Amino acid sequence: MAGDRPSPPATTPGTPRRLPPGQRRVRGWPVSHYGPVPKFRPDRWNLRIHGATASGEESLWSFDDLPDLPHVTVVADLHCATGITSTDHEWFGVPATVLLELVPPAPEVTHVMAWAEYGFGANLRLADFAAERTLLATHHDGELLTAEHGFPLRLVVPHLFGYKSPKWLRGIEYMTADRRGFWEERGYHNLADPWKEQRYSHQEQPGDGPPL
Ligand SMILES: Nc1nc2c(c(=O)[nH]1)N[C@H]1C(S)=C(S)[C@@H](COP(=O)(O)O)O[C@H]1N2
Ligand SMILES: [Mo]
Repeated sequence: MAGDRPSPPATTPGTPRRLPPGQRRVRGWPVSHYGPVPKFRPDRWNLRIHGATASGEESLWSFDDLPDLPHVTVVADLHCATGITSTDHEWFGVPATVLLELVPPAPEVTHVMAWAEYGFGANLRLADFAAERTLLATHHDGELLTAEHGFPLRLVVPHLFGYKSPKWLRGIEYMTADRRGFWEERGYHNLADPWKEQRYSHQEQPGDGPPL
């Protein structure tokens, strides 16, 4: 599956970085999302892992559960499908593979929906969610995420366009069939591989996604 292929290294010391085709590099770190920045209320916040779990039960994680889990650091560029790439993000958080081990999906699960505040969702193939570098990030460049970049938790799927990396993550839903997320219903490519320039839904090939 495409999602399993390692993407080219984010940084190769001493050589100019290769960007995906059609992307240009921006300085700094622009903020981009639809809608308002949600307010974090620790007492009400949880991460809900639900849908087709192996046990049939859902799991609720609180913010305080996260520090006890294994963590990783992942350095990656962030490619927005509008054509800009911000580079060298150092993410720190819990690998998605840890979540999959702790709350195993049922064998028939093929996709996940990553849910954020306000009903925003991004659909992912299970292989993309389970990729080695996919993580649930709490920190960026050694600091807690800022509100506008997704505090307290954001999913980061470094090998796909940014719209597959929801800020203000609130849930992972295990699905037994594909279903389009927020941007995927609004003209963006269901698969979102920047190296294949999968930007818009009109570029989708048969089998790339559910009918629009
Ligand atoms: N909840 C939520 N997350 C989101 C979005 C959004 O609209 N809502 N937009 C995505 C898009 S299109 C991009 S490019 C990245 C941008 O992340 P940044 O603002 O941290 O640069 O966030 C993604 N995560
Ligand atoms: Mo984006």
